[in-house]
Amino acid sequence: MKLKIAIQKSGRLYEDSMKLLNDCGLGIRNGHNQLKSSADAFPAEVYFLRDDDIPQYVEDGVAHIGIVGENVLLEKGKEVSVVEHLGFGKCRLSFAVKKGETYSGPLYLQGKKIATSYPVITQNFLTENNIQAEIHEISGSVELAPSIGLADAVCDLVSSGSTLFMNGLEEVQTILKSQAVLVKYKKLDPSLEKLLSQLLFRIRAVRKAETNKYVLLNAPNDSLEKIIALLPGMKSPTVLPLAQEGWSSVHSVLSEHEFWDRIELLREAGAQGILVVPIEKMIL
Ligand code: PRT
Ligand code: ZN
Repeated sequence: MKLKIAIQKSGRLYEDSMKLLNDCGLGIRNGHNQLKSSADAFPAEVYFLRDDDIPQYVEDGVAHIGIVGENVLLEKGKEVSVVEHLGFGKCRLSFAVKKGETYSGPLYLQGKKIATSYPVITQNFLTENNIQAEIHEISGSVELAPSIGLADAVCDLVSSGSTLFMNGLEEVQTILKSQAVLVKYKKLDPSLEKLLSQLLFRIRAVRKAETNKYVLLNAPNDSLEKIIALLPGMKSPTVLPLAQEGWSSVHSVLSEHEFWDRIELLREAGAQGILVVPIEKMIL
């Protein structure tokens, strides 16, 4: 029995999806120009597909699980379960209008022509806001539509915003925030569920490790109390005596988002020789 995993064949989600699965120890060899590949170190098989096709494959159970953007998932409206948010492929689906236009709210869109590759999500937003507008579905280069007179506004994916900027457009309203998610077939049988939970355990350990750092520092014993209070650690920090009398080495784990603030406070509290080391896996 193998867990069949669908990921994007090439594109913005490919690298991160492969990295995640391989950081989980699956041992998948490069899939470029291949439709599928077996994992060397886990009972799994990977299918390389266009992202648009992934929800359908998973709905049908042809793939047991898949990695796909929430934007594609919502647009396709397929019956699959979201198992985990994966933290990469982050973007937003937003309306943009020509620079200089005054956008006062959704009412601006009344009677306008809107170009998008996401007609379903766009229409849902318009319906919720009681707006009648004309949607033009375009599969690529949506941002060109206003300059060639095809549309008054676009509803497109944005990450840095530079594509909109370069096309003289201004982002005015976000209607969806998206990231890559792990989805599963709704009727997985128990042996596959078991494989999935093993994989999920590894995914969580990998992701936890990515957002945490191992910190080692030296502290004079009389500041230890203050320093320990600044370091949560997994249970509590490890404290070991240094060869030099009156000093200790303190080891702990810090999450990335609080990292720089804490390091400053630790230095103020007397910490020296601070080392920060990446964590490969973190199992709580
Ligand atoms: O061939 P296939 O159908 O598999 O790929 P695709 O061309 O449909 O998708 P791809 O590889 O472009 O994107 C895959 C997924 O990545 C999307 O469905 C999103 O979930 C996610 N993602 C994250 C993005 C972006 N960021 C993104 N910036 N997808 C597209 N873009 C495009 C956007 O459409 C616009 O053209 O990038 C441009 C804007 O980028 P900025 O940085 O200039 O704002
Ligand atoms: Zn696509």
